[in-house]
Amino acid sequence: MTNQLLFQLTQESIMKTSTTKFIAACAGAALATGLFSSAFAAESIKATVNGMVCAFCAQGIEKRLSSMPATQAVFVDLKKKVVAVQAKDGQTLDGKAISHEIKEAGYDVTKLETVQQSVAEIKSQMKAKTK
Ligand SMILES: [Cu+2]
Repeated sequence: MTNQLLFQLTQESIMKTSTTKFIAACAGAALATGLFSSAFAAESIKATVNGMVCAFCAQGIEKRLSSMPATQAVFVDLKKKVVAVQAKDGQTLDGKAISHEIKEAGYDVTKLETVQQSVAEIKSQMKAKTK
């Protein structure tokens, strides 16, 4: 084995070692982030939607949004024109895609916000406001 080859091999093994360490660190960080987010409140997207007039409108939107991969739960309030979508644990909702789905169904999205609440929490909060 020449010195040159030995040098190359050493360099390669150093690179491999540092890459492995880097990947391990990334995975650790991702895992920590996942644990962190699931330990806290759920994340939902709350949209204000114009044009929903009956239960069939609500049902159609609910069906579309429920079929999206990151959706955990959907809540539609016709009177308050609110559509809420809750993300599955550790997943992120695509606000643009949600708004696109609602528009595709024939309705108008006037406001879209991300809230740190579950759909159940949004639901009970809205019921409380009605009283
Ligand atoms: Cu309708």
